[in-house]
Amino acid sequence: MSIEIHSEVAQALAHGRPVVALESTLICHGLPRPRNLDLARAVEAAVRAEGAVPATIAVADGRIRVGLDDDDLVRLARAEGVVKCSPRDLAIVLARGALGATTVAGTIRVAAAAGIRVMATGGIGGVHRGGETSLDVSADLHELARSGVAVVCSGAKIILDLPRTLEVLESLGVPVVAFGTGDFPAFYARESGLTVPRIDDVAGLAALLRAQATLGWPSGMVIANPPPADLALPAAELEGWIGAALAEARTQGIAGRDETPWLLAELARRSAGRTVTLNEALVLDNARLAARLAAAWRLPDA
Ligand code: PSU
Ligand code: MN
Repeated sequence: MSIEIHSEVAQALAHGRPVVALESTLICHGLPRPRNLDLARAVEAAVRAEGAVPATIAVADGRIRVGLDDDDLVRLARAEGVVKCSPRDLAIVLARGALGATTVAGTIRVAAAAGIRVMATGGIGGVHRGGETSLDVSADLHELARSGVAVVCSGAKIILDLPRTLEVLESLGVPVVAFGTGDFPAFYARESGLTVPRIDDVAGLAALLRAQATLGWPSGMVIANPPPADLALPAAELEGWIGAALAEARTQGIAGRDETPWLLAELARRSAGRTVTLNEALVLDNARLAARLAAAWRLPDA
């Protein structure tokens, strides 16, 4: 079997204890070294502090690994050339015995296979700006339609075309809700101006997961938690940097799977690191909420 579930994760699943899946692309391609390792560790600790077991997913040594030890986190965070793994890449990286970091799409595909129902990340991928001609639409959206995992995130990345991202999620039949707000969060910004259903407490989120599970349909869902107010950035300020960064990406021919990591690094540079501090804080916050949700959703309705 090429999926190897860590013994701690396997035991938690067998006993019905809460487990939260975590991705590794964020560690390897979304944040600068060496802070990426600090965050990978802090996210796992935050999940544990809420009473759940973290299951960071990655590919190493010819296996898809569900749950990593600290030495694996160190290896991933420090290695050069780790492959960003969407579902299409998993078999290739497995066959090569290379190191691979899973995206949201790759992570939920594997989490679903392992029986994990909740995942936390920063921001999902979506329809890229200009995606109506490039057809660059993140595999995250398609995978959300078929892997029944609830993804707790700060909405979709503001570098994307957010209205079209919500349109595609609707076409694919993926429920999208926001936590404590009716405005779909935009990752680094608290608001996108796009309206989605609002849920105000963890019990409400848990009831939603139960309802979806009762239907027996394949799709997962997006649970969008706005980024922390003290660090979130104004959309108008971000738009200036995004416009300039996108123009530069087009000039340099940056596209495909390199586009998102390149734009995130460029926004970090243009914001003098503010987006990195914010990204770390929002991922931690989402991990805590995911852990509380993983603990709550199996309990009967109050
Ligand atoms: N959240 C973050 N940083 C990231 C990502 C999410 O805070 O780097 C990653 C996730 O792995 C997501 C990917 O699946 O960005 C989207 O990449 P693309 O646009 O190439 O599908
Ligand atoms: Mn893409």
